[in-house]
Amino acid sequence: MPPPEKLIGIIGKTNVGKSTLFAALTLAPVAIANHPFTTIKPNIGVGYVRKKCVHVELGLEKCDPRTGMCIKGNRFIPVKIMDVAGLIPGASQGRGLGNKFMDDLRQADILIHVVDASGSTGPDGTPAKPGTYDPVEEAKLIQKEVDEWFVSVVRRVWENKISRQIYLVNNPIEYITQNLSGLSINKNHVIEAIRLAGLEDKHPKKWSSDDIREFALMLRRVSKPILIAANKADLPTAEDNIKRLIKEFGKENVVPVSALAEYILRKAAQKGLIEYLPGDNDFKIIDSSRLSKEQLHALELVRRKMLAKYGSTGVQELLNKAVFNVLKLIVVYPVEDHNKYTDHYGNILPDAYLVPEGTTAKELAYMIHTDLGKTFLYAINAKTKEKVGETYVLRDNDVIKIVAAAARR
Ligand SMILES: Nc1nc2c(ncn2[C@@H]2O[C@H](COP(=O)(O)OP(=O)(O)O)[C@@H](O)[C@H]2O)c(=O)[nH]1
Ligand SMILES: [Mg+2]
Repeated sequence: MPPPEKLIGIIGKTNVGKSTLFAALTLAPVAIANHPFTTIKPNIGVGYVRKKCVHVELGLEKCDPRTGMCIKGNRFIPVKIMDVAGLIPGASQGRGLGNKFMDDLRQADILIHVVDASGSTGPDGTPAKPGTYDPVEEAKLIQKEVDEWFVSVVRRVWENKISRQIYLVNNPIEYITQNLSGLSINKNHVIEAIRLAGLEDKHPKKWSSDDIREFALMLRRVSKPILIAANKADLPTAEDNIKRLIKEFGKENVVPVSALAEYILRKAAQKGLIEYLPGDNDFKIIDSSRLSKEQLHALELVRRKMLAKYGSTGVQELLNKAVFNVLKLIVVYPVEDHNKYTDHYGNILPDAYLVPEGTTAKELAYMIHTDLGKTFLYAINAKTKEKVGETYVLRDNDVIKIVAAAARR
């Protein structure tokens, strides 16, 4: 069982730049071999979080990623991204909320809500004069939509199923989790939501209608957190709205981005026109004679309006924040040879796993291979060469060898 695949959903109304963001995020900076995901649907793509590769810390010349890539000491690790179709205000009341949309939303582990921070997209998605529409109101409205949708789903399950059986079951938390698993939630989400709703001391069979609502709202918050992408930050009217978004939702929940700027840079980099890595604070033109006047101008605008002003286009930061700060995943590198940091075939640090904070050595063993988990003996921290036991809690950037009775594969 490989590490749990997290799915990042992109939501927002029409014309705010969702497709541009999706295109930018899923455009690999260099041609790459393969990704680890088995099923990819048409609206699901592969993006990459960026992190300093552990091979640098270990003083190695290079590494050999099996998936993703490592460029100039930066490891790009794949994650799944979904372009969620068609969200419009009023959706939770049934207007325009298709089954497709709900299915998509259910599967997501985190939502990136794209707003047009320049305020140039009207409530129904039609273009408006920049500065005439309020993205703060829009962001509040969408959060409310998602909340109401989530509450209605939980309520339905509760009334039709949970309330009838909850008297009889031994483990209510387990039972609630099972019945709500269609919302991609796990036991920890349920426990945390109960705590946040202040319902720890009240048996679920006694929950009132209001209690169920409060629980559902907290469950939404922990199982489908929303990160706001304040898009079109390159436009002048965005600046004030970004400040207001940050004031309303907090700095940790808002990232100023220009999806278009990132798309332009990645395209140019892919064609070998510029030297640029997603997340960089600048780019270098490789050969200006290969660029038209218009292209040079567009690049100069990107530099002036985004890179010089915000330190990047924000797109890489957005994805990193979603994965490392909101989902709280860490990176661990399983190896077979803890002295050479290689796999069976001599590949250096071939795998970078994104795992939840708190994952233990034994849980990692199970992710690598069920047999390794079942016959786990101990693990070796390859950086210190220390032996660690099954309860060892992995740390970010750990390089780990699992020692088990059953040989791998
Ligand atoms: N200035 C600017 N325009 C953008 C940006 N991102 C998208 N756009 C433009 O906004 C329009 C709508 O973009 P699109 O990605 O199709 O929006 P969607 O309907 O949400 O998928 C297009 O004309 C894009 O070029 C951005 O960061 N800055
Ligand atoms: Mg679109």
